Amino acid sequence: MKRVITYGTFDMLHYGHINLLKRAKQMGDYLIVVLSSDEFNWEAKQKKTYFSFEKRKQLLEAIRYVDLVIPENSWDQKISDMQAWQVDEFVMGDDWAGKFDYLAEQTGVNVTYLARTPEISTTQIKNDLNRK
Ligand code: C2G
Repeated sequence: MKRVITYGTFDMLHYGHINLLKRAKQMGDYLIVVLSSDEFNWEAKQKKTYFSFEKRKQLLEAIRYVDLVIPENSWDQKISDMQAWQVDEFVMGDDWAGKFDYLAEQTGVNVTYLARTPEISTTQIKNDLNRK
């Protein structure tokens, strides 16, 4: 079974996230989403999410492409995640291009950056709503 993994905040879930998850799942048989905890989002990414971790997890678990959702608590957990979950494919949007190549060198996983879906982001949604 080919295991795929991806990481993210996935706040205010939108079609850009779905496009990413769909393509990630197409690269294997089992998709693990490592979901940023509320604390990690604030401490590491200065992101205050609209939905809590539990709500974001519930939304992701309802998506047909997603097989498992686990928490992301640190930038440094990726290597151990690759090993613990016997990952074959690491997939991220290309806004992260190059940032995780070390995973291929250190764990042998295949690293792929997929094109982001244009014109949609959580920030864009918030800005558009504020303008209305
Ligand atoms: N994404 C996308 N197209 C968009 C918006 C997002 O393909 N229009 C992708 C991102 O490239 C990322 C995933 O959807 O691969 C989740 O996006 P975010 O929730 O913004 O994730 P981020 O905050 O970048 O967290 O350790 C890695 C981090 O946790 C990634």
